[in-house]
Amino acid sequence: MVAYTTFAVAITTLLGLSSAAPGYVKPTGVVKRIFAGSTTANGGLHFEPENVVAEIGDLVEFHFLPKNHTVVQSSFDKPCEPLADGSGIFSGFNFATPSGEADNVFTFLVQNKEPFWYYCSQTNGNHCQKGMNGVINQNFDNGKTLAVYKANAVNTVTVQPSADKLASQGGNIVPNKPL
Ligand SMILES: [Cu+2]
Repeated sequence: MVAYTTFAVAITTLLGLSSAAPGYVKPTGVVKRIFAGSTTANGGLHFEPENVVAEIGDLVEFHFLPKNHTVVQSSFDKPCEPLADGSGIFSGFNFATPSGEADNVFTFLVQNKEPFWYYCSQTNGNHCQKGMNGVINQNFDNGKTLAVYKANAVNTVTVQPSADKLASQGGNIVPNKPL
């Protein structure tokens, strides 16, 4: 019994140290692919699927279809604006493609189970206002739904996360490997 208790404490300490390391989550090996753009839905101004459930450590992989889309993290309360504290994820305008999928994808590991709201910051055609936005791990109990986000987005003005249109943050730009 004494030995077991000591072992349990040691394990707890180890877990505590691991979770304290900033930005570290253990990859699950699961990949959640989301397409920025669509060949069918909403005139192409669409993330597909736009409402995703993911576990901590899942890899989110954005594939970009025509024409020139981005992914920018926002809050629920301020659609089409980056997180006010500057900590949000964004892809930059690095994935323009005239047809098919862009050569690169944008990836990041899911860090927690909090809702992750995001939008496309392309202002040529007002993508966010027209419904090009989405959520990972929506909380289905609190009324903060993607439908409400979309309704609130209609009358906003899109804000870019950086003056540098190519700047990205919080993820990786890697080659788009065929399945
Ligand atoms: Cu877009």
